[in-house]
Amino acid sequence: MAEQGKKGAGPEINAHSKIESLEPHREAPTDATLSTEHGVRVDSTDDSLKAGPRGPTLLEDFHLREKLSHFDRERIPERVVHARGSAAHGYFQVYEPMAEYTKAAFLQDPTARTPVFVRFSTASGSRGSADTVRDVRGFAVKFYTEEGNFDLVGNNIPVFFIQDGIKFPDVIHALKPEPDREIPQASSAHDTFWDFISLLPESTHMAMWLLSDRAVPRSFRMMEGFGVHTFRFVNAQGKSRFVKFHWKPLLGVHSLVLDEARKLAGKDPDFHRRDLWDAIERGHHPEYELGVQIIEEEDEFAFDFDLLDATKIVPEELVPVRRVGKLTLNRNPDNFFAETEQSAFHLSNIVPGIDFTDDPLLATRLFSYLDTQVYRLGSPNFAQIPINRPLVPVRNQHQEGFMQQRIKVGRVNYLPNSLAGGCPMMATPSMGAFTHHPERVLGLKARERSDTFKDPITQATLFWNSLSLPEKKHLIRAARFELASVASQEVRERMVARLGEVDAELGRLVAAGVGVAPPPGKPQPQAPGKGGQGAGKRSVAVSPALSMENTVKDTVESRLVAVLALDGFSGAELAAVRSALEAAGAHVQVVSASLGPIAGDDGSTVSADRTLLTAESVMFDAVFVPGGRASVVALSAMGEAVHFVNEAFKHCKAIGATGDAVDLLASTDIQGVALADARTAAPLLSDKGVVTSRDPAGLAPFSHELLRAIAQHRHWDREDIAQIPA
Ligand code: HDE
Repeated sequence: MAEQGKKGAGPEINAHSKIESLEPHREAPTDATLSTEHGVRVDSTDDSLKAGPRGPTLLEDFHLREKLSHFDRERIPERVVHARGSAAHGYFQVYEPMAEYTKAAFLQDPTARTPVFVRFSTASGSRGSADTVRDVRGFAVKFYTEEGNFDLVGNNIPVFFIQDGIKFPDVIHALKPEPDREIPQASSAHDTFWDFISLLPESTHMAMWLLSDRAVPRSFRMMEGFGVHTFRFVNAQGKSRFVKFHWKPLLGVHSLVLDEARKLAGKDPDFHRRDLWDAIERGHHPEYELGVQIIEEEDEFAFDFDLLDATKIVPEELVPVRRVGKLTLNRNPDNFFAETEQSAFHLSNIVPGIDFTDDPLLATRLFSYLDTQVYRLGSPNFAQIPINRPLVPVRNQHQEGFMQQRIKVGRVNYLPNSLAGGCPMMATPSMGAFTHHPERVLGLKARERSDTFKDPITQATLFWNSLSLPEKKHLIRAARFELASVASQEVRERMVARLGEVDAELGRLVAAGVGVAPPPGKPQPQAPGKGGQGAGKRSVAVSPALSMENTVKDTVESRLVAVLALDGFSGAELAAVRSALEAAGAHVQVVSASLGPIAGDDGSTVSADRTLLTAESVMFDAVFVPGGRASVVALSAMGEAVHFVNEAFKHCKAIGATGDAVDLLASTDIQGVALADARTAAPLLSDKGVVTSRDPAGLAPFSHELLRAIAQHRHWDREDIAQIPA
């Protein structure tokens, strides 16, 4: 199997120019004259046509009327869920042919690049809501393959709230703002959501993920993606196997902390959108490996859960994730509305070699996405919108409809026909026709749930047991936050009781924060796969792959580092550390009292990128303060600067200080609670992610240590230090 974590495989292509030649509709307003929609040139768009300079305005003004009436219709309905999103173009490249498992053409040729469009989203908020709220994130990928479009419409959480799509409107109604008061926006922390969840045991596993750090990602670039359902791979011989799809970010999986996420929601509601856009503009192209878990059909019943149950994962320790290719996002959209907003993902967009299973959640999605696109985009011709168009020819007998873009020639629009020579012809499998996997089905019609779907707790407990101690603490805090926002005592009690079933201590600890009695907890000992399906089946008690603690922590690429500096900063220290950070791929921004040049103590100048008014520590991954007495003395007297460092400390971020700046830490709350000896003359100190050096000759080891601290992402061992007020 291919080497994991491959970076930049293959020759660079100019994706933009390639796409442009494929997309003549992509227009840039260069060298053009303003015109009406009908091509008539316009001489003024500042004054309406009037009878005399003081009016009245004349109805005859076709330019005015066209301009306003188009404006009046600019909005279309936002997505009913996943309304808030951001997207990027890129390409997918397989590492080696997958012919043994699937005949899908885009999974065969390692030299071929399949164009993709990827939209990330939150699920609950409206289009203008904040990015960093606690929520599942959408991870929707449209592959423009040579066999037609394949849409892998996944999330960053591998399971879902419900097992049967008939409950989808209910869970979304409960999650969305309450219908009488339209409160709260983009937040699960309210009565109706937890009322519903507490009454629906099957949601327990997903609720655990939602309460975990996975629901507050640091970046779209640092989260996993999951296809959630079990799909099929089918090879050219017609052999089918089950497959679970994963996306593994090469930067690792990292989160924000709750306080930070909440502050960001106000201070930079576009935090994730900006992060994605800026990273791509800076050339830090987000990369994710496509992982597959392949399961033989004979093993359909080998596990202590049902493969068709979307509230279950297949633990990676039971079926390893094979990394089979890489997705690279290298181009921002040119137009948010035309591309991101009008993109229409649809699970039924599938290509030969991939097929569906009988997962009842999947079945309902196959209906819903097409239905919603027709409503939202206003016409069955939505597939003709440029961003949705496949790159391969489309031939069918569909006719007319709003905004039909095709001019079909001839009088034959039916099949069979002889007048058009029987065209368009049917394709055979060897010509690339999609043929449905001939699955045998037999059953009595009934509104029923399989008994194999009736174990809501075991995997929720598996998730809990697999978390590191800091992750467990975060989850407890999140549960306390969510449930303390619920007014109904009854709902809180019911939900805490459920958490107690997942783990007695979890229930007890959450109860202590939300004013309810500790729940009895789950019956002990608990055999895996209770519900009668576990005996002799494959299961694990702990899955290390579920913990973010075990993620990639060896890179600072694209991390944002704030440098706090005022006039008089140490030119030598800033220059040396900055160049070490940038050489390692971090992005440095100098934050000062005002924009413009600031003077170093050695005659050098740097330009401030941000001010202490516009930049806050929550917007950065780390902070470095260079020495220089005048700069440090002035920073120590500035509340914003001291707060910046305190807050970065509170959020467990790497902090570096050199020379005189070590004294700045004495002005913060850090001194005394950690780093009691930070002001010693020791040349280099590194404690809980705070790296200090007084040694002017030791900037290289200092930078090395700071980079290591940033790559750790967060230093959770600081969290118990309660004295930091920020
Ligand atoms: Fe969706 N979902 N969903 N969903 N979903 C939509 O389609 C739906 C589910 C997901 O960036 C809608 O175009 C039903 C699971 C993403 O444009 C709608 C059910 C997963 C996106 C819809 C589910 C998802 C959507 C709303 C239960 C993870 C955004 C607008 C059976 C695997 C795609 C739209 C984008 C969007 C229906 C459950 C992910 C209404 C009925 C499970 C990432 O069609």
